[in-house]
Amino acid sequence: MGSATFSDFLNQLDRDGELVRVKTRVSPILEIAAICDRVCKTPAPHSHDELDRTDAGKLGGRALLFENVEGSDIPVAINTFGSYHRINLALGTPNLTTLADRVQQLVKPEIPTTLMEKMKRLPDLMKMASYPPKTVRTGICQQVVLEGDDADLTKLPIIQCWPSDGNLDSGQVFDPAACAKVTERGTGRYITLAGIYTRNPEMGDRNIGMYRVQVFGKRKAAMHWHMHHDGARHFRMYQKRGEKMPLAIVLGGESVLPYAATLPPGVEELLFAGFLNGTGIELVPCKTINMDVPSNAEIVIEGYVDPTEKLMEGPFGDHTGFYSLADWYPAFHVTAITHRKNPIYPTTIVGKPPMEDYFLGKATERVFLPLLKMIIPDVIDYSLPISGVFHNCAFVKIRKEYPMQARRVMHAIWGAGQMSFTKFIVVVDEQVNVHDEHDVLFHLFSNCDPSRDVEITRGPVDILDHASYEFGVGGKIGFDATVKLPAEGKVRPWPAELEMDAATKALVERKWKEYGIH
Ligand SMILES: Cc1cc2nc3c(=O)[nH]c(=O)nc-3n(C[C@H](O)[C@H](O)[C@H](O)COP(=O)(O)O)c2cc1C
Ligand SMILES: [Mn+2]
Repeated sequence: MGSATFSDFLNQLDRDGELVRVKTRVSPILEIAAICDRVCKTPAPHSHDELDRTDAGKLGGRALLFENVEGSDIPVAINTFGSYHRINLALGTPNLTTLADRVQQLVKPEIPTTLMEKMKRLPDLMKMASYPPKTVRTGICQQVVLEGDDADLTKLPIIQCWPSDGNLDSGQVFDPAACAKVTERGTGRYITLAGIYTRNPEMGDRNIGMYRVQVFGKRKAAMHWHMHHDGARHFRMYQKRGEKMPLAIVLGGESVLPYAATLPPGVEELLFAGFLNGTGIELVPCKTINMDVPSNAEIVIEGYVDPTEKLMEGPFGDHTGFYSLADWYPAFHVTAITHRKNPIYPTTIVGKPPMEDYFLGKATERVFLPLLKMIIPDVIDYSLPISGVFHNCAFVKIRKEYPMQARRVMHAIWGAGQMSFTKFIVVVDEQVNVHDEHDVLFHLFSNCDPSRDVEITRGPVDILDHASYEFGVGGKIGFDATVKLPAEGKVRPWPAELEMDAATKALVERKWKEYGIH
């Protein structure tokens, strides 16, 4: 199990030697981000994931707690999920493969054949029934309630991540003419590690999404949800109805919650968080809006989005390693800020990988393997390599049985939920390790004839893709790096890949010490 509160989680990190308490006074403007960026690129104290053969998998440094931040009494925690050990602790699992196995059991329960087997499954089903959130009357997140003028975003230690963040004069804008006319400018400060809680106005179902929030003033902010995400879908519904949209920004809570907020569109985040947490998440009603939020949160910002008001949001140094350009996004108005006594403010920075979000993404990669296999049974395993910042590239391993199978898999991926945004796909055979970039690239470069083994198509792409010819619309490429079959075009006799025979390997292993080579 993970931790019940974010503060408990930090204590757990501290006990494991995974936390540094920084007592030196630091600025929330760029300084914290620059420190964090440097730490993310250093080795992590504990072991990396067995699967991950990349250098990045061993990095992440330690989590940081800045106890003395200029302009606020609230300490800032950053890089708290930024290594395999820390994400495993947060999700209460020894490793991500074990977690994926738990998900596998959920999505594909073996069909019970005998009464005995049915009986054995009963405890599992009972456990599943205990995942839904529970509403309670009070929670630590409302130990302090600030309404009216007392609710003030600028009292929180909200950080600026990159030099041009929020600067419309930096050239990082979609439409300079529109920007020149903007009267209300945002600051460079962004809330980056919050769960944004919204509800579908028709069906009532809840969503949690991790979207950045740009501070515009004491009680005003811009909400940056991508059009493909559930929060944006909810917003369009309120817009159509001409109604204000209640929205809560939640910081902290159960250690599984920040991760749950990053789950792909269509997943019931609170149910999944309950599953990860081992028990349903406790929720309390907000003070000023019709919304329930985790009772164990550190800080909750309540308010509403006005569907008639737009703000020029951005630019923002994004997880692609580039600025996302300033554009119009909805305005959020704060109605209250509630928090526990002595809260901690959690945040993160994104940027050129490896960063903290690499590990959040890897958790999703593993958790969704069983689901991907269910949709595309040809897939044995896959990896989203760090240089592809998730949507740019996927390495996919299949058990090849017939001609053109790799292409079928590519097109299936281009039609599969959030994976459909993938720009580059490399399909490899069973014996290739998709978690070892060298192994994949070796087979890509050697097994591909670019005039025969490449599939190019078009479709929706991630809105952060700056290279695509249209916003959210662009090209995709698939490389078939599998061994070719005769029906796949002109294929000459295919050579075997080199490998030493088992007997010689055993002989050398046995005599290794004798050779005197160390
Ligand atoms: C650190 C971090 C920051 C993110 N920032 C944004 C953002 O500003 N806007 C956005 O739409 N998605 C952002 N995402 C991605 C979404 O959280 C993610 O795609 C999620 O699946 C959306 O789920 P939803 O459709 O349920 O909202 C971010 C993810 C992480 C890990
Ligand atoms: Mn969702």
